[in-house]
Amino acid sequence: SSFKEKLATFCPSVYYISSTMKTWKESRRDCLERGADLVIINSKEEQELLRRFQNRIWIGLTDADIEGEWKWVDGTQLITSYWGFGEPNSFGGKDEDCGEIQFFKEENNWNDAPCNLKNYWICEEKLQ
Ligand code: 2F8
Ligand code: CA
Repeated sequence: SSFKEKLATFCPSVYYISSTMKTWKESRRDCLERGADLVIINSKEEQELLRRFQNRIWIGLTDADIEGEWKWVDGTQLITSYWGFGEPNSFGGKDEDCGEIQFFKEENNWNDAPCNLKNYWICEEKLQ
């Protein structure tokens, strides 16, 4: 494997799990105030770590800018994705522009949900 891949593997982060529920935007604001941002999932390890929580959780994923073009909060495109079966689906023709982890325990458990829904959230602070 390349040097770049190894760097990514060993780049440590600290994660904060909320104890209250907020909309996606409010959740993101909380993270930014901590010098962090909503969690960006870019490895299998990270997805596995986040699977153990038993609530619906906002992640740093949105297609609010361009419908159908999912981007992380740092502006990067999805490399690997873990969408649940049939997701993202803008359920019922509604605006579902924010990414959450749903259907806990399932390997592929991301869902697009309405951004004004109040969920728990996870912030990620990169240490390097
Ligand atoms: O079945 C998946 C579907 O479940 C809910 O809609 C019934 C979700 N919507 C909300 O939680 C508001 C959908 O996003 C999801 O696709
Ligand atoms: Ca959905």
